[in-house]
Amino acid sequence: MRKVHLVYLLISALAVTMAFALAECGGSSGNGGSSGDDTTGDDAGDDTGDDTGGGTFDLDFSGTGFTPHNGEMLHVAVLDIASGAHVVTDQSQTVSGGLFSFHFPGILEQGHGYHVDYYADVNGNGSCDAPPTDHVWRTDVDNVQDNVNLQVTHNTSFTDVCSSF
Ligand SMILES: [Ca+2]
Repeated sequence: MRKVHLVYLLISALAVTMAFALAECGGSSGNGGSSGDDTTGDDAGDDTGDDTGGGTFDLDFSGTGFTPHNGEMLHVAVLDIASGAHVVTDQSQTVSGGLFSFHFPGILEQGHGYHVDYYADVNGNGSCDAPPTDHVWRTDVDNVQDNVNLQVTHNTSFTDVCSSF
C-alpha cells in the first residue's frame, strides 16, 4: 500500500512539475525573436584591385641644348628592342629655346627595353635624311620598371636610325 502511495505521489509530483514546466514554456514563448542582430557585414573587400595589367608606364622624353635647331622640327620614334615594333611612330614638335619635350603615357611595358630614335629635320624636307644632312640620334632605355623620364642634351654623336621613320 505504501508503495502505491509513493507511486501516486511521484506521479502527481511529476504531473505538477510537468504542468509547471508547460506553463513556463507557454508563458515564455513570447520572448523569442530578439536575436535580430543579423548585420551581414561581409560586403567589404569586393574590389578586385588587380588591374595593374601587364604594367604600362609613361615615357617622358625631353631635350636641352638644342639651340642650333631652334625652329626646326624634332621627330621621335620609339621601338621595342625585342620585337622591333613601334610603340611611337614619328611624333614631332618644333624646337624652341633649345628645348623639346614629349609625354607618351602608358607606352612602356615592364621588363622591356626600347630604342628612342630622334632627329632634327635640319634641311626641313619633312623626312629623315642620314647625318650629317639631318642630325639623328638613338638613346636606349633598358629593363623598364617604372615611369621613365629620359632627358638628353644636344651632342654631335649621330646614329643613322632613319629607318625607324
Ligand atoms: Ca630631312
